[in-house]
Amino acid sequence: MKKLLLISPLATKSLLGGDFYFRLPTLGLLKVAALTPPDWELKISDEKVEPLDLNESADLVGITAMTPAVSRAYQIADHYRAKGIKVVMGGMHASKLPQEALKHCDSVVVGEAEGLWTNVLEDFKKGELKSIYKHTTFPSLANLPIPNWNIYRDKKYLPVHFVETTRGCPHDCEFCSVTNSFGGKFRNRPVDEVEREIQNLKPFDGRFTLKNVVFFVDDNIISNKTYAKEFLRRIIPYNLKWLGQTSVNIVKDDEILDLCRKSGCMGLLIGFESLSHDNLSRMGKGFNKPDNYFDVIKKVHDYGIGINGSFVFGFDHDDEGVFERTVEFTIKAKLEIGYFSILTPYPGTMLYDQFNSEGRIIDRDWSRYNTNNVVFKPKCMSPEKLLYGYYDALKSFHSYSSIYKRLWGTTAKWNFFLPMNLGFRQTIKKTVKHGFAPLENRSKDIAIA
Ligand code: B12
Ligand code: SF4
Repeated sequence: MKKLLLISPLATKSLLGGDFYFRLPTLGLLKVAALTPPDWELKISDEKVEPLDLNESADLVGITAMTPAVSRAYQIADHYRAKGIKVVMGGMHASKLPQEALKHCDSVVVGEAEGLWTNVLEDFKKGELKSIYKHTTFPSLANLPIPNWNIYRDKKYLPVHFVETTRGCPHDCEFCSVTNSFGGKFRNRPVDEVEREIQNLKPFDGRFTLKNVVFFVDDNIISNKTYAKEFLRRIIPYNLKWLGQTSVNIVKDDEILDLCRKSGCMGLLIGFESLSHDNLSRMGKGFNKPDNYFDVIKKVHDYGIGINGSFVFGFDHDDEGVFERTVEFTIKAKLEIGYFSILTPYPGTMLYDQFNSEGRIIDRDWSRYNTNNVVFKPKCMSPEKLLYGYYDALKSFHSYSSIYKRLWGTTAKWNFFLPMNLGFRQTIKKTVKHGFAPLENRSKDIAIA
């Protein structure tokens, strides 16, 4: 029996890279595992939660990586290839830059593994591995094998199952990798199949009080409203506590909000991105209207659902006041949690092409493309101002007084959001306590033997 070793490398320089609150399962590799025929022995190693055993034997190694983890992925790939073991890469970064990845691996699966992976394994066995495997159209999401969560049972992840119902997004925002990776049409999985997957999830054991938390990784759970309503109705009986991602447009449909509440929605990540109309229309997210943000938030709160508000700093219309304005807004609006990022031009996005052609990219070290660093020249402030303003925003958003003001009287599950806020606060304090030294000075790469 041949042995396949699947690896998820750590993004060593990310603010939350290996931190407790980012110990989230890697669904991509679980999906690749599910596509692997049973005549393969299989192991998944995720550096976020366990040290990588570089002496682990394997006939074939598969590595996934988002951009901030790809430098580490290349180190690991080089290590295994030096031992004469073939390496296949997949995931976001290698799919965007397969020729770059091929300098470190033998083969790249561009895009979704479904419909390609079994060919890769067969070709490997025949000794005929091709350098690139690629779809001509996006694969159907019907009849996907159900991920086997037992593989992750002993890993020290946070107790949350990831489930996917949809791929793709028509909005094609300039900074985002989703449309250019999964296409501009929503592809929904058959509702019956998603329901069966949810039926199969076993509640977690252990000290965590919430044992049946699911994160729907879809970029927008209301992408197709008819589908979303049917799907939400179907999951009501399973008594889940779930989190998901959506757009401000969710408030246009009371029935969906009601179904979210009834089916156990604890919180929604909403991409507000910016308080500036100019930024929003420029990035392709003109449907976000900052004047309505308070109403949007109030309405979601009225349904007892918490909000993780996502904001990005560094757009061309952002001046040095953006940090304070944004934090003030989040406190006033009583957002249960916030996710702040520095604008990052990921390869394959329109933003990357634009900054590249304008000569504004100042850093090409992928490990710093983690949204906690500045890798481009901002228009209305210096890179240093952007970095330190971002840290200031993180610090003041996670101050005790902000946490208190945001969570006091929340209609959402405070016993979920309070520990989350405190956890982030701890990580951020650790990161900024040495006077905002650049992150990479404090993170140590794990040496490859
Ligand atoms: C859930 C999620 C997270 C979670 C969990 C990530 C994890 N552990 O997997 C958390 C919150 C931790 C996270 C963090 C980040 N994320 Co994120 N995340 C997502 C999200 C919403 C879903 C990922 C997912 O599970 N998809 C479903 C699975 C099935 O798809 P997949 O992983 O791509 O895998 C498929 C294929 O790519 C392929 N494949 C993947 N790996 C491999 C390996 C092999 C060998 C093969 C053959 C095939 C293969 O097969 C799979 C099945 O088809 C995506 C958006 C999206 N729609 O994908 C963003 C996304 C992946 N994240 C992104 C980013 C930027 C980040 C962050 C850097 C910053 C941020 N602002 O969040 C951090 C960095 C984390 C870190 N490592 O430091 C970007 C990536 C861009 C890029 N070029 O890398 C995305 C695309 C979002 C976006 N809007 O652009 N993220
Ligand atoms: S940011 Fe959200 S709405 Fe825009 S393309 Fe990405 S997933 Fe779609």
